[in-house]
Amino acid sequence: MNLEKIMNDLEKKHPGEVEYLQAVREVLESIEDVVNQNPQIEAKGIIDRIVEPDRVLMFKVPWVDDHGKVHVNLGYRVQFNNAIGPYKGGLRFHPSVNLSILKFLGFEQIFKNSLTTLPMGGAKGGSDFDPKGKSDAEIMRFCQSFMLELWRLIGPETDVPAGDIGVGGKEIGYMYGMYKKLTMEHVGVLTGKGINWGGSLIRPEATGFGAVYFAQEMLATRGQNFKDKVVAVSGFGNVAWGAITKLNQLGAKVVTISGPDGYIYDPDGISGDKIEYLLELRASNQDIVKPYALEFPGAQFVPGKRPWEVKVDVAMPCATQNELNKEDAEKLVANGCICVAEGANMPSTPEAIEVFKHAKILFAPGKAANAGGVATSGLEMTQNSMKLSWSREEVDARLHEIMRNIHNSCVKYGTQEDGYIDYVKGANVAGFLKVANAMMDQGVL
Ligand code: NDP
Ligand code: 2IT
Repeated sequence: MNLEKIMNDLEKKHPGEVEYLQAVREVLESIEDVVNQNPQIEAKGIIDRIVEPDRVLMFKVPWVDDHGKVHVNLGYRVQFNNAIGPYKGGLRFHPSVNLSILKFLGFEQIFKNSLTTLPMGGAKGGSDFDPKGKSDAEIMRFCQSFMLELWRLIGPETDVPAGDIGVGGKEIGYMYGMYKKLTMEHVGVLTGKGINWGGSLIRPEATGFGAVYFAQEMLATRGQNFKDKVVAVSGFGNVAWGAITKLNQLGAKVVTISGPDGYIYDPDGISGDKIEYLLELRASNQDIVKPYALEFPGAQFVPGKRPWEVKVDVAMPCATQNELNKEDAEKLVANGCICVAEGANMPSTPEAIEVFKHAKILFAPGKAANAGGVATSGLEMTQNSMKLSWSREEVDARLHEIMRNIHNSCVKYGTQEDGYIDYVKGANVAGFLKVANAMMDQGVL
């Protein structure tokens, strides 16, 4: 496989799609040896086929604000690969959304979903709509307008979207309502649904819980656990909340959260009432980080910075892509951090990952560590198909088991000669092989 040629051709075809090209390069670098050892992969054109989405759908989303003004946003669905199951992946509503970001997320989703062991293909979608500061009625109208286009492209056996940044239970509810109205069908076409109308227990917590379960497995490879570990978390959204909740249960102390304008350092630990307070702020669409420092005087707001300068044992980036760069990684390593588990998708830059690998600290990429979210979406789909609901304990036990299996796959494919586990390689190779084999079985499509 000629990696540089493939990347050069892709750069020419998709100029400026920085995040997408970054994600593709990372995967191709990891699987190069496996591809070279298996000539069938090249003969069947698997690499050329897997790096391009099956289709990209783009549409306008007009909506009317509370003052009667008309707005037009862009909507997208990138259906990347359905070799092992229906397209599956979240919807992101954030002003930064563009095709490159959704293609990177859709591409990553192929391998993540493959790792879960469940039958799900890869997709992603969303809009450049900014939910911040919008009223409930505005969000509802936007979601309804978005679904007026999206419903044609999705279905419970075709493509099953879910949440991501800016899309939580509320947005899923409004979109589901419109889908149901248009099709007259009450089916499992979205995951992350409300618990009374087809949702799964544990789905809201699943990504964060899963990331902590994964990190527990990583720590165990070095005879360690979370008891009394000091942890830096970034963001305070769905994933960060789940991770912090589980970290507290396991006896760790979480000392940071962050937003786009800076981070909070709370040396006493972020737990209990403090989390309740944060959730209230979040539910009312308010800024989180600054008010926290005013409410809890032991805490400090550090404007314009990211939490990676704090001395911690474990770091869990849970906000967004490329939020942890080389300098951040060097600070973490210098401060004695032993483990980085990505709750977000691609939060560490390639240069940061190099620093972690060079220092031989434990590092898990998002497609392994945050796969518990989509895995539990898969469990929601299973429950919908059976028209049954599992208990919290049952879903949590299955999630835990899936995270252990993903860890085992990473160990199997990522263990180096000196015993160091390259989780990036392990996750990419394990995720890729299953999809590549399915594509080879199914012919050139
Ligand atoms: P939320 O919208 O619930 O939370 C996002 C958090 O990240 C917020 O704290 C937000 O701050 C912060 N954030 C978002 N964009 C930026 C930015 N450009 N710069 C700095 N901070 C930012 O999203 P999720 O928790 O669902 O998603 C977080 C990450 O986890 C994403 O990478 C997502 O792709 C990934 N993920 C999510 C899964 C899920 O099930 N939800 C599953 C697997 C991965 P603020 O609100 O103040 O803007
Ligand atoms: O990035 C992700 O895995 C998600 N946003 C969750 C996708 C899903 O379909 O549950």
